[in-house]
Amino acid sequence: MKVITANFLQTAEKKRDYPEGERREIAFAGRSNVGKSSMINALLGRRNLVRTSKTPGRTRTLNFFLINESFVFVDLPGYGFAAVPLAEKAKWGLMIETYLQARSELAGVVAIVDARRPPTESDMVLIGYLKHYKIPFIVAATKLDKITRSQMTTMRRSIKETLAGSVPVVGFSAHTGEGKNELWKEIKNLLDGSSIRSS
Ligand SMILES: Nc1nc2c(ncn2[C@@H]2O[C@H](COP(=O)(O)OP(=O)(O)O)[C@@H](O)[C@H]2O)c(=O)[nH]1
Ligand SMILES: [Mg+2]
Repeated sequence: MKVITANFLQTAEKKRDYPEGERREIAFAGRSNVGKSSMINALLGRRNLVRTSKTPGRTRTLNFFLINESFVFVDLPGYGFAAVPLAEKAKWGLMIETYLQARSELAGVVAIVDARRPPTESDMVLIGYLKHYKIPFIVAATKLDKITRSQMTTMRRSIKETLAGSVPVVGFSAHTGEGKNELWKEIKNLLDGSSIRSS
C-alpha cells in the first residue's frame, strides 16, 4: 500500500463525536503498551503521527486517522492496564464496546497481541467479543524482533489454538518493519470485504 496522505482526523469518546463521511474503517485493538500506536505509525511510514508512550495507559480516547483521503484507521484505547482505577477501566471498556457494536463503517479489526507472551485474558475477551458480533478480524503478533525463529513457530501455534482459529495471524515488528507488507495485505482484504454489519 502506498500511503500518500495520513492525517489526524479527530478524537472521540462518545458516539456523537465519531467522524462523519461513511468511509470504511480499520480499528486497532490491544492491551495497553502492546505496541498499537507504533504499529500504526510503522504501517503509515510516519514517525510520530500517532503518539507513542513509555507510560502505559495514556491513550484514553478513540483516535481517528484519514488515510489517502479514502479510508480510516482507528486507534482504540488500550485495555487491561492493571494500575488503572476500576471506574476508569469500565469507562474504557464501554468506549471500545460501544464503538465495536455500533460503528457501521467498521470493516475489520486488527487485534494486536505481544509475540513474546501467551494471550492474556483481556485478549481473549476482545476476540470472544469480535467473534460474537461477527466482526471480521485478524491477529497481529507484534514485537517480533524480541523473539527467535523457533519461538515464533510456537507463538503462531499457540495463538491459532487459543485465539484465532482460521483467522490470519501476522507476525510484525514496528522496529524492523518485518511483516509490514503481509499486514497491509490482510488490512486490504478487510477493507475490500463485503461484510455488512447490522447495527
Ligand atoms: N522491540 C519492540 N518494541 C516495540 C515495538 N512496538 C512498540 N514497541 C515499544 O513498546 C512501547 C509501547 O509502544 P506503543 O506503540 O506506545 O504501545 P500502545 O500503548 O499499544 O500504543 C514503546 O516503548 C515502544 O517503543 C516493536 O515492534 N518492537
Ligand atoms: Mg498508544
